[in-house]
Amino acid sequence: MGHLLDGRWVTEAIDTKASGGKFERAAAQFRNWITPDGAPGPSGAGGFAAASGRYHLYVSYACPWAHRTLIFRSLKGLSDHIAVSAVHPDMLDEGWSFDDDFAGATGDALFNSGHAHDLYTRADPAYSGRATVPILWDKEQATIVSNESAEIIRMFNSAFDRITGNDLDFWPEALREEIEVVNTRIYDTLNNGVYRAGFASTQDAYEDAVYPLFDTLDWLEDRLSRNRFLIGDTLTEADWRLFTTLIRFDPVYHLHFKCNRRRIVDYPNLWAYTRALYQVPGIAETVKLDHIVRHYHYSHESINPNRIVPINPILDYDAPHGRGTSQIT
Ligand SMILES: N[C@@H](CCC(=O)N[C@@H](CS)C(=O)NCC(=O)O)C(=O)O
Repeated sequence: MGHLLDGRWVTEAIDTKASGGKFERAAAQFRNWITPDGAPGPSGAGGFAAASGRYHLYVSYACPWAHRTLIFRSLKGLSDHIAVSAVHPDMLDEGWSFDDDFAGATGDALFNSGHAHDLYTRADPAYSGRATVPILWDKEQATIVSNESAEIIRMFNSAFDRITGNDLDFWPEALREEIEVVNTRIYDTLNNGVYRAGFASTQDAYEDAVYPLFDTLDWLEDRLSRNRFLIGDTLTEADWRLFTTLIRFDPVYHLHFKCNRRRIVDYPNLWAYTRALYQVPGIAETVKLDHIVRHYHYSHESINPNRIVPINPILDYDAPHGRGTSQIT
């Protein structure tokens, strides 16, 4: 893994020494918003009006943050309006590559770039920082609109509604405060908590991540024994943000990131809820377990130096879930 420094690629492993063994995730730097009419959003510049075919989404099928954006693209009927390029699951010395010798890896459909970092320097020749996915690219201004998944899913939730006629709302005004509270706990202890456990380089940093992580899973199991979704009966972005971590948990985080106190299949409600979300129309196609399992085990040399990719646990995501029929078919 590496990063860009003034537009040049520098190879280096994640350094957790300065932070006492703790893994700290850097904030995304491109924070513009697509809006229905191109008015500025909550951050960044204006000029990014919703339009069919104008924007391109770069993802990794392995990445839980990019996965959120694929889910919203699918649920919000954006597949015909926003095309996708997917990187190769192996993230090696030059970061994400556009090699296409793995089923589902597409290459870069716009520029035929070699690596994701080429897109960052195309947008900003002096960029310094990580070259992460997802990347939402604007073909008109030839730049990155956003590389922050939490914001891309909110754009997808509403900015294109007039174009698609799809007005499903996963961030309803009346529930926003509650969604924020749930999102914050899930992000800190679970979405990012698994990385904090896995990339910790001291016993203390590992334990500081892993105990709160399982406290949160217990809290969720209880919540989901009483509620169909995280926020009562309404399927919201909070559920989808949780889902991308749950689906990776047993095949990857349990073993590779040492989050091994329990598996998701050991929690009856969480496991049924994971299957219920998986079975929502349009979701299964966004889940590529071969990319997920390959990526983590093959890419993180510091954790798995021999790059042995484990065989998968046997899990049936299509088994009946008993949590009611999908509300959004
Ligand atoms: N804040 C970003 C985080 C994205 C992120 O960290 N993506 C990872 C893949 S799971 C990545 O591209 N890492 C490459 C790197 O850090 O060099 C988001 O949610 O969009």
